[in-house]
Amino acid sequence: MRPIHDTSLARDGKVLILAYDHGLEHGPVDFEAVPESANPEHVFEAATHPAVTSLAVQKGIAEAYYPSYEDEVNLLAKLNGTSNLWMGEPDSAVNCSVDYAAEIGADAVGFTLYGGSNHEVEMTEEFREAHEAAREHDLPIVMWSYPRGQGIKNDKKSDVIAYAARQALELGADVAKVKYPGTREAMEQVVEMAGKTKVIMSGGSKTTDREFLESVEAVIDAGGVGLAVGRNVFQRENPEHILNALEKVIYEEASVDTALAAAER
Ligand code: FBP
Repeated sequence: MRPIHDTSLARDGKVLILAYDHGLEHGPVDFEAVPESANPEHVFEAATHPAVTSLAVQKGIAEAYYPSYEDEVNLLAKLNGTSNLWMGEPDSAVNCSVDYAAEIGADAVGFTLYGGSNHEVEMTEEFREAHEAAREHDLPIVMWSYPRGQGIKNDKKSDVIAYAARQALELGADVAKVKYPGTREAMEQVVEMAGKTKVIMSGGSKTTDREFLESVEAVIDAGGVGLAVGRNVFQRENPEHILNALEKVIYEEASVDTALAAAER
C-alpha cells in the first residue's frame, strides 16, 4: 500500500479529485447543462482551485491540454475507459499504460473495475498489470470500484458498495472510489471494509448544493477522505462556488451551513 498523505493526490490527507472523463463515459449529454464545460480548458481552470488535489482525465485530454496546466494542476491519468455507445456486460478498455501516463506527467493513475461483470476476471488481471507498474513508478493508484453487470442485482446496496471497497483493498488500490451508500452509517461499514485503502465518494449526478454537501460531510464523518466529483462541479454555472464550499467541508470539516455561507466568498 502506498500511503497517500505524502503524495500530490492528497492535501492534509484528504482528497478532492475533479473527474472529467465524462465526454468518453457518457458523451456530450453531460455538457448540455453548461455548454462551456465541453471545453476542457474550462475544467482545467476549475482544477486550479486550491481545493482540487488532482484532475482525472483520459489520455487524449491529458496530451492535448495538460502541458499548459502542469504547473498548476496535478494529473490523474485514467488508464481505462469506455463509451456509452455500445451495449453488453460492463467492460472498460485499457487505453493507456502506466509507462505512458508517467511520460505525460501523471502524478497518479486511475482504473475502473466492474466487479460482478462477466468481464471481472479479465479486468482484474488488467488491474494487476496496472497496479504493479504503478508501484514501479511510485504512482498512487485509484480504483473506480463500481460493481455492476449480470452478477449484481442492486449496485446501490450498502453491502455491495462495502464489497467494492474491500475488492480495492484486496487488489492493492491506494484509494477506492465508490458510490455513496446513502447514509453515514453505511459509509462507516464501507470504510471499515476498505482497511488501509482510503475511501472516497463518487460525486454522482447533479443535485442541490445542500444535498451534495451533506453527502460529502457524511463521507468525511464516516472516515472517508474525500471525493471524486465531476458533474456536481462542472454542471454548475460557477464551479468555484461549490469548490469553495467543498474546501470547507473536506479540509476544515466545517458544517454544511458554514460551507454554504462561504461558497460565494
Ligand atoms: P460524477 O461525479 O459526475 O458522477 O463523476 C464520477 C465518475 O466516476 C466519472 O469519473 C465517470 O465518468 C462517471 O462517474 C461514470 O459514471 P457511471 O459509469 O456511473 O455512469
